[in-house]
Amino acid sequence: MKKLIDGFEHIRYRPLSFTDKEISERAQSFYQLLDKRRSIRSFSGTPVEKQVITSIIKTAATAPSGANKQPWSFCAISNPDIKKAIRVAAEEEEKKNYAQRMSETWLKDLEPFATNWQKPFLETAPWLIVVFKKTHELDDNNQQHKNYYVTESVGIACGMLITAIHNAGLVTLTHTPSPMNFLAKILERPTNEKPFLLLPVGFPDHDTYVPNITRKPEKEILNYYE
Ligand code: IYR
Repeated sequence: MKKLIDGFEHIRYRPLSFTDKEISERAQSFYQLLDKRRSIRSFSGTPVEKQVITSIIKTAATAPSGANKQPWSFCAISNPDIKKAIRVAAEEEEKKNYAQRMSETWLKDLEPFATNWQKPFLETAPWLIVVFKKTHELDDNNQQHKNYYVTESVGIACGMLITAIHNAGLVTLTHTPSPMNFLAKILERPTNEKPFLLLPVGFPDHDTYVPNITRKPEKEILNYYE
């Protein structure tokens, strides 16, 4: 079923259709599934099929975006030489971050997470996904066309990417080596693409431990106005 609205073709939206009971159960069980997600910093070398990576990236790319400009691109890297180059460049920046650029307070806040400048997971994880944001599009004549709400759009896509990774039974880390323009350089991206997030994807190393953190209670984060 199609019709024109303001001269533009629209198609009928076919909503998912569940009973109230199903809605309640699905909401609860999806929460329980996502509540199991944790950021993982040590990966096993166990491979992940390329098709799985394709599916999770296509999931991320279903995200809403300003004027549907879809202002993102994704690089999925399994090539060991490129992973190594990314690790070396990331560690170079992180070394400076931990030694000079990060404040005392910041370093103190990070203590429970046992992080440091070393990023071996950038080589051990079978895949690295680099998400790029496109501030504008470049047409065939090299003309710039502005995108809208780029950070919001790409942020939402990243949330959906992380959700898809977890749903597949894989783990990841939202890694933001800073500054991270080395990623655009190594991956030879066009000038309109800026690195947004770097996610190692794979399986956790055997016997992985994570910080014993808690989520804020409902009453601190949720305000109803009924
Ligand atoms: N980018 C650094 C530091 C870091 C910062 C924050 I905020 C974290 O939540 C975790 C780490 C690193 O990756 O080690």
